[in-house]
Amino acid sequence: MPHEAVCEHQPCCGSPQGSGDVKYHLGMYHRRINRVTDRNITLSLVANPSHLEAVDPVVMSILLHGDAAFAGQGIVYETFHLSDLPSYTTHGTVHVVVNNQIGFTTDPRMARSSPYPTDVARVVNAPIFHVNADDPEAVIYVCKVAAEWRATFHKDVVVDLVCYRRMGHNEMDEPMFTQPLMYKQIKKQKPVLQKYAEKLIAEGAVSRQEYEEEIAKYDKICEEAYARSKDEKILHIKHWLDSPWPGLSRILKGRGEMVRNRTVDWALAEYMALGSLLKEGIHVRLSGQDVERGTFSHRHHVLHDQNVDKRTCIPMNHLAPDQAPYTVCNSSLSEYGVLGFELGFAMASPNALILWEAQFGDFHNTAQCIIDQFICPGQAKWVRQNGIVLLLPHGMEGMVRLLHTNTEPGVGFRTCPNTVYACRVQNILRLGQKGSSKCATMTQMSCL
Ligand SMILES: Cc1ncc(C[n+]2csc(CCOP(=O)(O)OP(=O)(O)O)c2C)c(N)n1
Ligand SMILES: [Mg+2]
Repeated sequence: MPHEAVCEHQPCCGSPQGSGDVKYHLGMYHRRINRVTDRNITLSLVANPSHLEAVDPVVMSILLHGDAAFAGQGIVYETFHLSDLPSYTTHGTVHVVVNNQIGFTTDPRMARSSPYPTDVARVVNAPIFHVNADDPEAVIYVCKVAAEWRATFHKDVVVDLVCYRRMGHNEMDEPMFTQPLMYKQIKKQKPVLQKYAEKLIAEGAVSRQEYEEEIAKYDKICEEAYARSKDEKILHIKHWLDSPWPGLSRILKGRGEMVRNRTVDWALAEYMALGSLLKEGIHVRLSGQDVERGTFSHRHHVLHDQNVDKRTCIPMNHLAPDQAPYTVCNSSLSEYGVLGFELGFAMASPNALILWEAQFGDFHNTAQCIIDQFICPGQAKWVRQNGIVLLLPHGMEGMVRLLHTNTEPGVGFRTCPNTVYACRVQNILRLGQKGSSKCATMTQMSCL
């Protein structure tokens, strides 16, 4: 029922069971009549964790993917290789990739090395249909072809919905910070519903009145569902970020203010810690998903020109003439591969500070093999120390009940040798006054 769906999002309506994860991760099923066969079908949506693509081998009939996750997570490739094995086949999976050409704040050119996010499907020679998602009839057409392919050949098929994301990744995200030109273009695009409605009306397929009635009918369903989902305890995130520059200059001004008042928050402490290392000639490299802006929009180590594509400024590279370089780079949407790479980097550059940040602390567990096999036992196994530092934000705070709370990285891990960055951040935070401890708990690191 629609009102139950809305209710799931009301903070007041916690269900007694299965409340350990965010509501939109819950599964559901729905029965409806198939108008072609006149038979009842049951559609099931499988509950799935935040860990992108982890659910792929669990489901395997129709899979919905994001473009960055499809290219970045190794499990996608593993799942494709199950597709034709006699005891593991589903006799064909339809993969639908919502290719909005962005992964949170990360551009495709930073997210993969292949031309298309769907190229991973080429390992099993699956047909791949790239379709303009602004053309609903073309989308329906390729979906029908994909369904027919699966029904006829019992093999995997991929639909690449080439589209765009109108808003930010979530309520707190302002895409103009990081993709200003793309989002200026997107603002100018008519929404697909409007575009298609205008086309149908111009063709005389529907009248404007019919269209408006249909919209009103749907709005009514949503409004009634909302009313029935009772009280208004829903959290409204403030829309103070309508335009990015006031937002960003507020952040930068706020930092100046903190310096004058001798207070620091987490982001400023991190800035100072890294900046002081750079001035001492220590190369710092910070890698991970969306680290340039920072997952929580708190870091802003790369500033983007709002009018010129790819023109950016990294203020931390303009501290002093004899400073060491600062590298800050958004990684592909992989933990296993990227942490492995950073470990190798740290191995080859023992005098540099190499930081890898998981987007949320618990995502480190998809790189568990690197941690368990290299980082923790490296000293005991091969007499090799490694200075890599893992940043695991929001990993143990129970932010969303059971979601993201299982960061506990194991005993050996806490003995990781490089504490210079961690100590510096901690000391700077201690130097600061009010408000600093609150910010300190915002990001926890294995070394602290
Ligand atoms: C294994 C894992 N690593 C990191 C994340 C954090 N994360 C959440 S959404 C996201 C970007 C997803 O981009 P994409 O796959 O293109 O999907 P979109 O949000 O654009 O639909 C990231 C990195 C995650 N959820 N799971
Ligand atoms: Mg995407």
